[in-house]
Amino acid sequence: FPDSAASKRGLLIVIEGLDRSGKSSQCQRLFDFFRLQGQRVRYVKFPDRSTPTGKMIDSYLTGKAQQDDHSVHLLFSANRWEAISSIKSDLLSGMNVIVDRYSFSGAVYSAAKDNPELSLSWAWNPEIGLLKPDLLFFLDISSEVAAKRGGYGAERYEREEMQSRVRELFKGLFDRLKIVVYQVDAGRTINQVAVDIQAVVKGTLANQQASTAEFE
Ligand code: T5A
Ligand code: NA
Repeated sequence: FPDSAASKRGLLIVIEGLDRSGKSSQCQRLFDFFRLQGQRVRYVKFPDRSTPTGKMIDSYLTGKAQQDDHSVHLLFSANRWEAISSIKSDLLSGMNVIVDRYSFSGAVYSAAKDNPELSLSWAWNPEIGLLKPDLLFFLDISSEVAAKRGGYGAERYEREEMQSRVRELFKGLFDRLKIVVYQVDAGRTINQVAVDIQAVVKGTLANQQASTAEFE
């Protein structure tokens, strides 16, 4: 792409973290932040439970259906692959895209299961080729604080011992990928966390270094 087109490309911003770390609340705040600046922005949440793969995932997560561990893992990945071309074209049209959970959740939640066949590297494989985020935030919170927040415990993976494994696996995956990740202390108020995230986004908008790299 010519330089002028590249500089107009939107940012791909991913917010990751444990269950109840406040990802959706922060995505909403960041969405409002872009709108206030008069910038075009889209909010994407994975899993997207509205599509056919998303409906199967939802039945599994809510305990209405059983699934083979490998199979449900690939459904989560397919749920991202089916969205990626529209995300790509929005980014190229200059829209910023905020993503609530992404490939990192995909790999670590499967690898955290009591199934030795789902290693972290096996679980990462189907993510190869998906777009790499321009900015990646990890909302860090202790499982004890997360457990005190609303609605905890309703879905399949929301057990404390699973959450501590997930936390360690996230850190291991970020190290392995050598990806830049902004760790945010998510145990504070929604406002305090939002201010930290916005400061990083503002800095990036000022330099506008968006690229179109893919996961390897
Ligand atoms: N999963 C996901 C996989 O296994 N593979 C995959 O590929 C993907 C993408 C569902 C499950 O699927 C797994 C991971 C999950 O176990 P989900 O649909 O993202 O994933 O889960 P949700 O239940 O929607 O979201 P979370 O539980 O992760 O919650 P959030 O988004 O982190 O938190 P949020 O913002 O919704 O807030 C939760 C509550 O806390 C309050 C909010 O008001 C709300 O009540 N809250 C705060 N309270 C105090 N202080 C703060 N700073 C707060 N921030 C939020
Ligand atoms: Na959420």
